[in-house]
Amino acid sequence: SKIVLATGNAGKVRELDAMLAPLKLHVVAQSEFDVPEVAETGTTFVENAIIKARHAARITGLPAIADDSGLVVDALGGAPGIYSARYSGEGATDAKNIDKLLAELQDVPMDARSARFICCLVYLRHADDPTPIICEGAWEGRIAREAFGEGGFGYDPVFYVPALAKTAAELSKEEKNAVSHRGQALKALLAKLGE
Ligand code: ITT
Repeated sequence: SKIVLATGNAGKVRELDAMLAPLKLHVVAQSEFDVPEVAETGTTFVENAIIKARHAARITGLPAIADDSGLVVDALGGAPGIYSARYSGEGATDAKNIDKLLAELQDVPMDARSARFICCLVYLRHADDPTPIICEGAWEGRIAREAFGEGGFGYDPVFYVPALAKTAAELSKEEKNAVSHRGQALKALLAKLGE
């Protein structure tokens, strides 16, 4: 039976696909269907993930998995948070978002640049499922002074992971999935789906 992956973000699809591919689940990308964008009107990751999963399940008639995620920076009071994708405003790109983040943190010393990626995954059996499966992951790091690495997507080039002495963009997809917020959330979701 098919499950629709309710995201238009190619970086998310690459990472989730890599972890889902070996399984018996038949996961299809939302791009295979005509799923129009839905307004992310929630104020939390979990609300926005539910909105996106419900929308995709409604349009496709299939069970859906949605990912709402973002970067929480302590020195910025938690920003960009749920607004991570659009941090630099209209026509935001990964590069513009990173530029804005580095500018905001210009005067913040290294020991005060702590941050974490958050990922909330929601699985809905159908659009009106009253008991969604909800799993979260968090990945601790700090914001580097400049971008390093070519891998990943989004804020990965400036997300420095002290334990690995690398930015997230310097990790292979497999290395990132083994420790990332998304990898943790998906591992938890798969465990619950298996129950
Ligand atoms: P969908 O809603 O279609 O899934 P989106 O990119 O709009 O795509 P979000 O609203 O969840 O998704 O925004 C998440 C943003 O957080 C994403 O665009 C990145 O800027 C950032 N982000 C999330 N996970 C990340 C990761 O693993 N590495 C780098 N940046 C990440």
